[in-house]
Amino acid sequence: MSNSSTPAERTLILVKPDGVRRGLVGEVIRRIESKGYKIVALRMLTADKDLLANHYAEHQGKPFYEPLLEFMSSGPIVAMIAEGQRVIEGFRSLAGATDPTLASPGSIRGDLARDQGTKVVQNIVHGSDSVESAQREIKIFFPNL
Ligand code: DAT
Ligand code: MG
Repeated sequence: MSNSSTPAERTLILVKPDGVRRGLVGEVIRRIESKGYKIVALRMLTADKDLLANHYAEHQGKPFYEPLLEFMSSGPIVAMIAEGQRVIEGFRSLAGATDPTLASPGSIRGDLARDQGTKVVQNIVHGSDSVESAQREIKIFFPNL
């Protein structure tokens, strides 16, 4: 079976408010494109809490949930859909571990983020963690696609 028979996937990527504030949108896009994934949709928005509660429904009730919504609505974010074979796990690998102190150097979080002493971890990017999450999250940020 040739490689081209593997179907391309799509994932939802966010540059979070810390990444936008620090001028890292271009750096994040550069890493996604350099890896070879294709950005097929992109928009900047300031997310409201209703949208974020939907996006982060799995974390409701956790101690960092309210700070997470507060942080994620604190300024503009950039939402993207990236496409390519295994892009969901590929972007998670580019992003690095959730905790930026432990994220490997070479990854977005490992190179560009650190512990800021805040209640919620600020780690520059979000990437969907499964095909089901990607489909669900893409609908939230790109309802017309
Ligand atoms: P990821 O973004 O790596 O998929 P997640 O879905 O578990 O991580 O959590 C969503 C975000 O919430 C994460 O990017 C940063 C924050 N977060 C996760 N776990 C946390 C914790 N234990 N304390 C503080 N913030 C946390
Ligand atoms: Mg997650």
